[in-house]
Amino acid sequence: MTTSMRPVPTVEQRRRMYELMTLMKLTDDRLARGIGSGEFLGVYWPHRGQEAVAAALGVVLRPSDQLVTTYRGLHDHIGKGVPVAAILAELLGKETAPGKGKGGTSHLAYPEAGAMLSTGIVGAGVPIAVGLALAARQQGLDRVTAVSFGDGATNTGSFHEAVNMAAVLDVPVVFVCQNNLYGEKTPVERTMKVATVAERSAAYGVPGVRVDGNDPDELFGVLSEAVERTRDGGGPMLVECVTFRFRGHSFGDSQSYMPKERLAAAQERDPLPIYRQRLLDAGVCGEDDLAGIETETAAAVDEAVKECMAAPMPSPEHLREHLYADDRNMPV
Ligand SMILES: Cc1ncc(C[n+]2csc(CCOP(=O)(O)OP(=O)(O)O)c2C)c(N)n1
Ligand SMILES: [Mg+2]
Repeated sequence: MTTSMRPVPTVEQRRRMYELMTLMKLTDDRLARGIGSGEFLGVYWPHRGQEAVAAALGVVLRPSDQLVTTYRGLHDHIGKGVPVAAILAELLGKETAPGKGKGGTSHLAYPEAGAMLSTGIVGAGVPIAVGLALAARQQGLDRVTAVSFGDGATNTGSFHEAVNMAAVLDVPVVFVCQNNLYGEKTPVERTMKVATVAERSAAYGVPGVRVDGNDPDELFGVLSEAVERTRDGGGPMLVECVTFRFRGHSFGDSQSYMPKERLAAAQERDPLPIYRQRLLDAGVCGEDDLAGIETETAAAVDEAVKECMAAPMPSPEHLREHLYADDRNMPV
């Protein structure tokens, strides 16, 4: 299919992508500030720089579609419609969190919005998403499952097994690689001999596409095409979104392994200011509208933080609850 046939986002969808990216960025900034100052006690794997992928995916997927992501998937959750307060509550271990504060950011699930889980085990979400997609097909649902993971995950056995199985079983799953060019401290060129992640899918008879992961409009087109093709029975697809991680692997990492010029060049391509300017230049949104989005989003993040800080911590009697599907069979 040629690029010209790809779906183009409407004015409302473009505005929504900017709004989501702003919410993702401001949440990330607030977490960095809170953890840095000691206000928040929690672990966090920042997504700053990767907002465009999650915003486009969030706009492309239907509420009834499902998403699996990783420890770095807070932006993916926001895109899928998980309230920021629920995410923060899980990160801060509060009783009001969807997992009662027992999961942390690595294990966030919010099925009401189709956010099925995140996992801290690199590559582990990929076969789980294939299982969810298989279940949806067996139930006759018109649902697509998307799974988001990093470049490093494509070096794991579970990725290769899962893509092969999805191809053979022909299940409705879209593999979304957020290639941020680093796996922890190691640049991607030291962990892969192939030039792109996209070409790996050819080994399994699955189409693979590489796209600029900082361009929301481009991402919208490619992801829409992949998701709707899959929904229409076209089988699984792999989309490699090339982007960059502006902060350390986890909060507090000094990024000493990342050449300063490489980081600075990536920051020049920060998807937020570039998209903001594009929307202005194209007359999609006016300055007042965009400034309004930014003010309202900042207020929403403040509100979510306030709500979370006031929420109770779990009490000790809840310690052994929700650990097993059937608590009566608890081994201890
Ligand atoms: C199976 C497994 N191996 C190693 C780790 C340690 N680890 C945590 S994150 C990470 C890097 C993963 O890189 P990538 O898949 O590119 O995702 P990113 O963190 O860049 O989003 C590693 C090696 C792990 N959690 N799980
Ligand atoms: Mg990576």
